[in-house]
Formats: sequence, structure tokens, C-alpha cells
Amino acid sequence: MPKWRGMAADLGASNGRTVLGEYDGAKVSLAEVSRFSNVPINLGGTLYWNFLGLFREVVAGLSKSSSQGKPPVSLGIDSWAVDFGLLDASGELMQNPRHYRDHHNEGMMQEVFARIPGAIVYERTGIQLMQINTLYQLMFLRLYRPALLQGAKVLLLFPDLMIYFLTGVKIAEFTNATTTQLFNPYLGTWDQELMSKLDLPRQIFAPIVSPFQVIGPLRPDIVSANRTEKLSVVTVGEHDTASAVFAIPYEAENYAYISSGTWSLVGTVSEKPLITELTAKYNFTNEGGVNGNYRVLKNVMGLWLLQEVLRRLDQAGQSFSYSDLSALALKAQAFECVIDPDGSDFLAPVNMIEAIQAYCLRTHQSKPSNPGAISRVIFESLALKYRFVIEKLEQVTGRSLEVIHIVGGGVHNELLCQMTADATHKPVLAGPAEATIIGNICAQLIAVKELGPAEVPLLVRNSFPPQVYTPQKDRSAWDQAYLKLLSLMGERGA
Ligand code: LFR
Repeated sequence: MPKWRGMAADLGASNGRTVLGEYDGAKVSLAEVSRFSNVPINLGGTLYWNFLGLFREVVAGLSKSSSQGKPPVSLGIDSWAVDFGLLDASGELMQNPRHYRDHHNEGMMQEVFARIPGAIVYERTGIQLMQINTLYQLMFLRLYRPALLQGAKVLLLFPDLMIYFLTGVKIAEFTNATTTQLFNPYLGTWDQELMSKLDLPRQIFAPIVSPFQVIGPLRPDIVSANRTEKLSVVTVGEHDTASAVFAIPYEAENYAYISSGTWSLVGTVSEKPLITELTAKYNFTNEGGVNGNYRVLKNVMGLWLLQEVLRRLDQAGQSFSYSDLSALALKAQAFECVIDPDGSDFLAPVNMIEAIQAYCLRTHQSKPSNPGAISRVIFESLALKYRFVIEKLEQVTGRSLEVIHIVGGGVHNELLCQMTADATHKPVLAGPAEATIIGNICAQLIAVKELGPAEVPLLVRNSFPPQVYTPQKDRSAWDQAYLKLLSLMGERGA
């Protein structure tokens, strides 16, 4: 019998899972209960998440584990950040939450900056200026859906929306709240002044609650239908990246991390937010961490590029898996082309393959013409971009970052892990792949007083030992390709 059993509901941009975590006093182990795809829906030209379907899946996961005789005593929910639902005065969901890649967000940064300069928005929030942020999504509503915004009583970010429909309690979990770009880390709360200046409703933001708190039991209707009497919902790092970084099995403090999934979040951890001219110049974000610290990081476009290539190939009747593409990339010519993965052409293109080919031609390079060549360009370019971000991180923190921890699904991609070590000339410690779920489970263990926050890295290391990748000795080819990336980005080499 384990000492404790809890459930993590982890909602990712392409699929979600419910997973049981068990703790025996020395190690954590995981057992997947359910896995479901998360397919956004284009309805009338707007891209939405399927909130109702995802909610049903989370409840079904709880019900399944109880009926298998393994009822969890707690539940923590995490998902991507920035997206939200609005509730009206009677607590009804007014609209399915929109997807951060919905094209209506285009141009909204400019609308905000016409009212408050971007530099001030950054200074007040420390959050990278990115079109996906809640702030810009709200600007769209304020300008083009004013009635919706006026009728809204409460705004809840995605996991908080789940928590509300599970428990009836309305909160804004800290780590996720910071990603909205409406949280002021100096004030430690919502930035009312920013909201007023943009004429956004100030009263719709819920009270901010930190991780490790017990929120309460499930609504009676859910309990009786699913035999979940003993379960409490607790707050974890509801932002998936916060949970993933919380589970890094680090030994010394001087590490960089890459939380590698649909996005690659490349950063380091800081006790205080770092908001300086230099962090502004490189658009580093300061997202709230599970421990109340801050993740100084940048979003790199990540495996989204590959996911979209796979989707495109599939549509064209060519079915490949991730490992097929990695194997083909390994055999493809090295350094045929370099792209800046964060070029705006790659955020939501109709056809990722064509977008990459057009970029290469436009920048006077050859056209990668088969799946292996395209995948190789993606992997090499990601590894080079990681190097760029880590070098800038060292510059803005004034710290030398000696190792790189890679966590998240990208850990399974051995080629990319090795390329990351080679491109950066730093050792890589890869794992755990399930960092988000493990971080979610560990936060629950803290909430129920089984564990202290400082014990997490060692517990994770003992439970899921990371794999080491050592950089190859000859750095010249990578260094040359790096100069190419810098020139594509309009940066000068060191
Ligand atoms: C990763 C992630 C990133 C966030 C992006 C959009 O899943 O949460 O941290 O920037 O998704 O929310």
C-alpha cells in the first residue's frame, strides 16, 4: 500500500492525461489512467479549445481510478497558460475558451501599445511581450466583443475554470496568473492601474492563491456520480511549465533548463524577477514559480514545428511517427539550412513544410525537400536557438550556467538532446519526461504535508534518474551554423 495516492490532470496543447501518482515515503511512481487527444476546434473562423470535452475526460479519469479500487485523495490540474473562460453572474460559462493561436489576437499588441508603450507594460509585469498573452486576448474582446466582456463577472484561467466546475470555488492560481501579463510582481497582485489604463474590467479577476493549498471537495453531484468522497482539489503549479520546472532534479543552482514540448521554454530560476533594460531587450519573461520564485525564460517555438510537419505529412497521406522523423533527420545532410524557429511565419502557418521551405529560399538557402531534411533543419535550428537564449540568460543574470536540464516530452528525442549538448557545448541532463506531472504530484504531496518543497529535487532524482549527454569535442561546425542563426536574427556574433 502506498502512503499516499493523488491524481494529476495534465492538459497539454495536443493531448491530455490523468495520471495517478503514488508515494511510498522514498520514491514517487506514476501510472497513467487515461490519455485523450486535445484537438482545437475551428468554429465560424475562431479557434476554440474543447473545454467541455476536456472537463468530461478529467471527471472520467477520476471515476476510472476509483472504480479500479485506487481512489486518489487529491487532484491537481495543470495546463498551458494564458487562455481563459468567462463566467456570467450566474456562474455559466459564456463562451468556450479561445485558443491562443486564434488569429484574432493578431494586431492586439499594437492596440495595447498605442495606449501604453510596450516598455511600460514590460516594466510593470516582467512578462515577455507575446501576442498569445491574456492581456492581448482581452484587448480583442474589449475592442470587438465588448458585450461579452461587459457581461462577464469572473475570468478564470483554464485549470481554474476546471477547478470552478469541479468545486464551485473561484480562484486565480499564482503561477498561471503571472502569465496573463496583468500581474505585477512588485505589487504581488493584479495590476489594477494597467487594467484601468486599458479600460479592462478590474473586477473580473479572482483572488490569487498560491500552490500547495487545499481548495475543497468536489461538488456533490460529481461526488455521487463518481465515488470520490475522500478527494480534495488542491492548487499545484497550474501552469504546466511551472510544474515541469518544479520537478527539475538539480543538484547545483547554476543550471539552465529547457522544458521541451510543444513549446521549448528555455530559462533559469531566480528568487526575484529580473526586469532590466537587458531583459527587456531580449524579451525575457518572469513567470511565477511554484515556490514563489520566478522563471526567467524565453519561449522558443519548440516541437510545434515538428508536430505541424507531421500533421501536414499525414494530410498528404504520408504517415510518419516522431521517431521516424528523428531517424530520417539523423541520416540527412548536416547544416543544410538554418531557420530562426521563432520567426512569426511559424506561429500558426497553414502549411508548416511550405513555411519552412519559403523561409529558406527567402534567406538564400537551399530548399529542404524531404521529411528527413526538414526535420534536421528543425532540430539543428532549435538547438542553435537554445544556445542563443542560454548565452543571453548568462548575460542577463551574470551567472555562468554550467549544465542544461531538459525535461518534458522532448527528452525522448535523443537526437535533439545530443544536438543541444553539441550546439551549446554544455552537458545535458535529460529527464524526467513526465516532469509536469511529477511537479504536479509533488505539489500535492506538499499540500497534504507529506513533503517539504526543498525535498523535491532529490526525490525526483531518486525516482527518475536523468540521462547524461556529453557535448562532442569538435565545435567548429556548430559554431559556424550559430553565426548563421545570428545573422538571420539580425544579431552580431560575439
Ligand atoms: C507550454 C506553455 C508555455 C506557454 C504556452 C502558452 O505548454 O504553457 O509555458 O507560454 O504554453 O500557454
